[in-house]
Amino acid sequence: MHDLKNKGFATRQIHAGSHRDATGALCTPIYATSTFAFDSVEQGGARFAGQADGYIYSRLGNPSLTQVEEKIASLECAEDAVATASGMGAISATLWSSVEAGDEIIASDTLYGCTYALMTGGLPKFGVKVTLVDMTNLENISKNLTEKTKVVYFETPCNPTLKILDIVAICNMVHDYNPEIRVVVDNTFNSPYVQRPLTLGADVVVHSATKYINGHGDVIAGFVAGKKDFITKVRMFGIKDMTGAVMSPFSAFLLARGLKTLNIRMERHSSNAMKVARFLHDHPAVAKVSYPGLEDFEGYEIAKKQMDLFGGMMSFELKADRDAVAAAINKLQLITIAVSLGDAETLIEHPASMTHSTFSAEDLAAADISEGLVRLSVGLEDPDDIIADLKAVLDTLV
Ligand code: LCS
Repeated sequence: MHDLKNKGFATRQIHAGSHRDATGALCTPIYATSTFAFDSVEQGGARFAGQADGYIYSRLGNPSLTQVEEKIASLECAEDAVATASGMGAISATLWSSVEAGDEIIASDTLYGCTYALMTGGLPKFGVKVTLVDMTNLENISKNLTEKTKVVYFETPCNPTLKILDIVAICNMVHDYNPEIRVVVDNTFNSPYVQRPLTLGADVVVHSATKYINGHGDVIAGFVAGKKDFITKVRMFGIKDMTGAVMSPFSAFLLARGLKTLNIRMERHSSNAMKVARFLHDHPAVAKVSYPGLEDFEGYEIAKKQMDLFGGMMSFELKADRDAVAAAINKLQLITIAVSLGDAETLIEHPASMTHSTFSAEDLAAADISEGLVRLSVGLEDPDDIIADLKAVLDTLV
C-alpha cells in the first residue's frame, strides 16, 4: 500500500486501511466468517500464543474490521485502534481494561446518559469509586486526584449541553500530578476531522461511531484509539474476555463507506449548524443557544483553540415551560424527533426525558440539563429548510 504518513486527512480517510485482496476488489469485502483456517495445529498454537501473525477468530480480529481500525488510527493520529460493537462497548472495554476494585475514576459531571449510568450505577458495584465533577474548573479535578486515581474521563463538547472542556489544560494538570493516569476523551460529538484529542495530550480516544464517523444512521458501532500496548489490552481483555463487544464485519463495511466522505459531511454539518445557531440566537422565543461557534457562548475561546470546525451539535432553551416546549417540538414537520445524532437527517430531542433520563434530579441540575433544554443535531438538508421548519414552530411561541 502507498505510504500515507504524510498525506492529508481526505486522502487518509479514503485510503488508510485499504489492503487489496487477490481479486483486486476496490472496496474491502465483508469477511463474513466467524473463524479462520490454520495450515496445522502447530500454526494455530503459534497464533494463539501471539508468535505468528494472522487471524484466529472474529472476536479477536477480522480483515473487514482491520480496515476501519487502521483508518481510525490514522485519522486520530493514534498508534492503534480497535473496533467495537457500540460506543458503550468502546467505553466499557476501555474502563474494564483500566481499573480494578479499589481504584478511582474522576469523570465529568456532564456525560451521555448511558456513560453516566455506567459511571454511577455500574462501576461502583465492582468496587470502583467514581467522582463526578464540573471540569470547567480545574481545581475540581486537582482536589480529587489521589494515588488511587487511574482514569480521568470526559466528553467535549459535552452531551447534551455542549459545555466545552479544555483538553490541553486538563491533560497537563493530570499528567503533572501523575503521568500514569489515563486521560480518556470521548470524541463522538466531533469526529477526528474536527478535533484530535491525542494530539492535545490525551491518552485514549473513544467514539460512538454510530454518529458522525458512520454518518448515515444505519449502524451501531464504536472505536477505541491510543497507544499500541493499551489497544492490545482492550482488544485481548476488554473486548475478548470482559464485554465481547465485537463489531460485525457488515458494520465495518458500512463504516468504511461512510468514512470516505467524513470531511465533506463535517464541513456541511458545521456550516449548516452555524446558520441555524445564528437564527435561533436572534429568535425572540429562544432564551439561550449553546453552540461552540457563537462568539457569546461560554466555551467559544477554548472551542476555537481545540476544534478545527464548530460541528453540527447544539442545544437551546426556549422561553416556555416543559409542556409548551414538548408541544412545539411535536409540531415540527421536517426535523425528526429522535435520539442519536450525526446523521444526514436533522434530529431533535428533549434530553431530560430522553437521552439523559438516567440522571438523578440533582445530577440533572448539576449538569445544567433543565426541563426546557432541547438538543439539535443539524443534518445535511438545505439550511433554509431546517430554519423554516424551526421558524414556523417558534413563531407560535411569541
Ligand atoms: N458517547 C457519546 C458522547 C454518545 O452520545 C453516545 C450515544 C455514546 C457514547 C454511546 O454510543 P452507542 O453505544 O450508542 O454507539 N449517544 C446517544 C445520544 O445522544 N442519543 O442516542 C444515543
